[in-house]
Amino acid sequence: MKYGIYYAYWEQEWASDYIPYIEKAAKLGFDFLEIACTPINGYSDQQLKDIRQAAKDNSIFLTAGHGPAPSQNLASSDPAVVKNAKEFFTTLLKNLEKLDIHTIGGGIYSYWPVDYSKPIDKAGDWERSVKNVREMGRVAADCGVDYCLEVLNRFEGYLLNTAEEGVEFVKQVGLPSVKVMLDTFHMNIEEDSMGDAIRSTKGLLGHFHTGECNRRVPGKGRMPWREIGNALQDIGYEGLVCMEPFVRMGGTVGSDIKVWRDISRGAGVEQLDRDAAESVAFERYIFENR
Ligand SMILES: [Mn+2]
Repeated sequence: MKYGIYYAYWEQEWASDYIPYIEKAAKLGFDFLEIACTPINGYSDQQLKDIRQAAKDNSIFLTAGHGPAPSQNLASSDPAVVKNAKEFFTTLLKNLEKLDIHTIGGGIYSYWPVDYSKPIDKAGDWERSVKNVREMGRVAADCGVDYCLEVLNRFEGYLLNTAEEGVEFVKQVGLPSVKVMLDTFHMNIEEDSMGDAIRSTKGLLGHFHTGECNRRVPGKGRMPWREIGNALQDIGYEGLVCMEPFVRMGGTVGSDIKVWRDISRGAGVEQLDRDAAESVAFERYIFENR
């Protein structure tokens, strides 16, 4: 397995200068850095080249995460929204190829965070999304990208809440480039068994997010890491494990993630770095041994 971290651990907005985080992730012992897609379609070819080169120079690789805006919703009943969403993802996937990025994950079959003040049409959205994700999956395959659908808890999404739903959706799409993505934080809320949920995605799991129940770094809480690691080994998972900690308040990240207290307990950047380095060492041990 390869181990990474999402840049937003250190940041408060869904966009950043990623190059310093490429250097930091490499120094802290990670194999890859996950970046947010929000700014990517606005980059010049030179910027894309510089980021790609920075990863290469630091001997790590990049992956991409995205929470689509309402205007980028592939499940929408509004044809204009779907048209815009397809244009957005098509451009994005071509840019990911230029960045040498081969994995995108997130609620990229719907939008995020969901506005629950509006009525929800799960059946209709599911049907539209399967069809439109299939179209994007073909573009992704052409760009050499795995298009990974993140299963989210009920408070953040309504189409895919369990591994079972993720597997069913991905089977309906029916393309090797479209895969299931799980996240221990969401699973903790929705799954009866962490191990069985992971095992049910055998052969279809394309990306895996880790975090404690309150989104601290893995190893600082009560998540059953041994059970999780054993289940990943049971299905022969050799893919990506990306920790996605959120521990500080503020900005759009703090508000979208609902961080309403300082979960870091006043940690400065040096402490955050130490916690991340210790956590990735913990993950490597617990997921590679049994
Ligand atoms: Mn996640």
